[in-house]
Amino acid sequence: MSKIISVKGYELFDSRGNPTVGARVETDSGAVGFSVVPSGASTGKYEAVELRDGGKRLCGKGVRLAVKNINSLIAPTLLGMDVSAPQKADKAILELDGTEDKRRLGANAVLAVSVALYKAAAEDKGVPLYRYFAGEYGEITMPLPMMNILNGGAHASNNIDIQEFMIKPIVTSSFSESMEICAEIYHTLKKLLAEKGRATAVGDEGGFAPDLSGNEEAIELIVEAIEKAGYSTDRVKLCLDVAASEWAEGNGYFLPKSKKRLTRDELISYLCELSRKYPICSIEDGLCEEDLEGTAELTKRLGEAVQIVGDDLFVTNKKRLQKGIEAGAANAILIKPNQIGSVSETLEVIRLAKEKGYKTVISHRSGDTEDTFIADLAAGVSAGQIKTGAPCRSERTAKYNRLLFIEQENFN
Ligand code: 2PG
Ligand code: MG
Repeated sequence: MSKIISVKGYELFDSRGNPTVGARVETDSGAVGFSVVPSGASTGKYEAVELRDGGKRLCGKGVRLAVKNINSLIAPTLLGMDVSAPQKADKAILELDGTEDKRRLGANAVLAVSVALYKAAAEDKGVPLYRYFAGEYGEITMPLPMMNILNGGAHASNNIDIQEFMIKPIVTSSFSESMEICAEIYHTLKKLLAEKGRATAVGDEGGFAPDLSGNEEAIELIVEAIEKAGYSTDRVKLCLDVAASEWAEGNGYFLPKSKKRLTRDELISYLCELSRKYPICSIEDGLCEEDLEGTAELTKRLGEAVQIVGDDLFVTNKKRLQKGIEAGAANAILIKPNQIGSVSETLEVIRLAKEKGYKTVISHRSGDTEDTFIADLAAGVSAGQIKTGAPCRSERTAKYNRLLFIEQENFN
């Protein structure tokens, strides 16, 4: 047994220049785990609550309170506990918090410690983190990237309403080949945009963020880039994150950039029409977070051919996923550890999803950090898919590079 001898919190910064929480856990065996948690922009209403200081300092976004909670409340609870059972340490933190959504200690404080705990546990055991997640004899699997190459919605200040336009190579022999394909398409898209006189500056997740005539032009440009890069749309498909919770207004939807109003039925028909016209293989949050019924309808209409992903809809929460399963809503879940706020609960949701035949996509946040935890998680639990932005901006490439390393270590 190795005992936890130190737990410390830090106020650090994320890729958007906002403060975020870091944590360091150390054991008497010398194992150390360090984490820096991410933060979303299009956050779901039912996510665990990030604790922010408010007031003037750092535009109210400081996290000194969360850090204080780590140092003065979480640390004393964990000191002396066995690091080889991080789920027990997690449980002790959840009990200390005592709320459904971690608003007392702050989900940013809780997750930072939880991630650091799992990293320290892996190091204490003498195995890489991905291997720790896979279990002693479990297999690891390299995920397929869903790479966001064009940004809109809340992630960019352009005029495009859909938040994320991603590419996913569905025929590929390795993770490194998937990366090659995606990077080539990314650069081809950049050239294409420049030739058409469009902006090539990037949004929060590293995808380009030009003003265009609308969602369709974005899709058509990506299809052109796929083909110009020498691939076919049988091999590389498109994935959308509609992030429709951002559009919800009354009983319907208002697309803030194009200023269009749609009823729920019109939005469903629009998504079906896009999927019929274009090589789209995955749609995330096609309807808003409240609309289980609408998502069930979309799943009924498209689910055979298209992956329907719940992000804000499920918020990596077991209870919400359970409800979705009962309603037949979606056939895949986006997994963001900071939506639920602890690693052990994240692992439980992944287990439930797999048991019920839902696909899993491990995901970054739009405000992310150099922490590569989700790369190890994706490979270690054999999630199948990861979305962590464009092959651009170091907080995104850190995850891809970690996966390239994992692949080389294990499969070459
Ligand atoms: C999403 C995410 C990540 P955010 O909606 O899927 O791409 O965005 O972190 O802003 O919620
Ligand atoms: Mg999303």
